[in-house]
Amino acid sequence: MILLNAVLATMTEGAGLIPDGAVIVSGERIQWAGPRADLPAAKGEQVDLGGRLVTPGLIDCHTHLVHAGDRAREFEMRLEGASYEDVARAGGGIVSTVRATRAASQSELEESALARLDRMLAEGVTTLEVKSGYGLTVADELKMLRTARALGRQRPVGVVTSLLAAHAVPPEYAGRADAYLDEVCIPALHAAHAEGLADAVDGFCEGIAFSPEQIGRVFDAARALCLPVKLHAEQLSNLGGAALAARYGALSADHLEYLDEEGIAAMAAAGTVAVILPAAFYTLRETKLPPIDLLRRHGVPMAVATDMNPGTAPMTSLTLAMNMACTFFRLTPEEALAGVTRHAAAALGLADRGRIAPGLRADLAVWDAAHPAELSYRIGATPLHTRMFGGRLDA
Ligand code: DI6
Ligand code: FE
Repeated sequence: MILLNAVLATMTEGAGLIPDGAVIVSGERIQWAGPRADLPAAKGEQVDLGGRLVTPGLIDCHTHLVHAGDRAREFEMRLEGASYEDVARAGGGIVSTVRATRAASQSELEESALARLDRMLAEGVTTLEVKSGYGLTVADELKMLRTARALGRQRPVGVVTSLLAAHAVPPEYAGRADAYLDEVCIPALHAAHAEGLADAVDGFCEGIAFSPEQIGRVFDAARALCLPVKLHAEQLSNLGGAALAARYGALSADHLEYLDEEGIAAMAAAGTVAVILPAAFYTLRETKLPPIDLLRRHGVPMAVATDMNPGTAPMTSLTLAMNMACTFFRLTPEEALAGVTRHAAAALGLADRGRIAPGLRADLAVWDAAHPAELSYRIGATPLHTRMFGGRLDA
């Protein structure tokens, strides 16, 4: 297939803008991309894109898409003045979603996740990451990961999974976090690995969750199985989680509002991507900004994701996350787009997508837009025209 008459934002370096571009797609891959004037002779169906903008398919590199129930009541409590930690300590928060998720069957989880996934696909997402972390028993964590894998069979989208059994201490282990790690989290990690259900291992390093020492134990178990790690770090306080993650060569450290320069330097040295999650910042009415300028100065790549979850980010819109990253955190629209393409791919350890370049997957988004800044600029309206996943245009 030959795509013609397109404004290409290849995202290979900067925006990599090609005003009158063409793409040759062969099978699942991009065979050639460049200015139409240089188009090599090629046979195939020609598709005129009418001057539309084409970007790499968007990548949402941090979601808790699979879960049951909602947390609207907690939203009300927080508006009445309770903090996120207050709600968690009162037995709400993550643990209330755990109750609902344990009670749900895999097919119920799948059905609710598919509805949310379809909204993401309608905004040009072609790959997303999905975490466990609301099961907190071996069986329920595996149920969540199997659900995530099933999503990738039900829809034209790439699904990358992360085991997040170190998300919260479930009530039956209250005050016994280490026993939880030994009896549930680490066995779940082994079981998920054995079934090929986990592409990476994640954790929540926070006062209301797990200490750096405890996360270190989980990461040691991951490392023994050669599973890459990532971490929810410095979201509500600074426990040195990002530096810990970097010591394990983490793919990413995520949230990072309370990150300091030491953590940033460690991330830069390890090549760990900073995943910023403005929807959680917004929902929690956080006022501490992640240190964007310092991340820039240290050359740490920044990804942007929804953090889609029922507590702190009941939002499926990746383009709204881009808008928030620009408006709250002062990313440039070009940085925001790199954050949901090239850098999001790096945050997932995927070298085969996130840019428009020969040899990469033909995962593309075609927009009713003329300039990449439009994707960050609009609020609540996503100008997607169509998507291509693995060389196939959506019907
Ligand atoms: N940080 C978050 O923002 C999500 N998980 C985490 O570790 C929130 C998850 C939830 O509140 O359900
Ligand atoms: Fe999260």
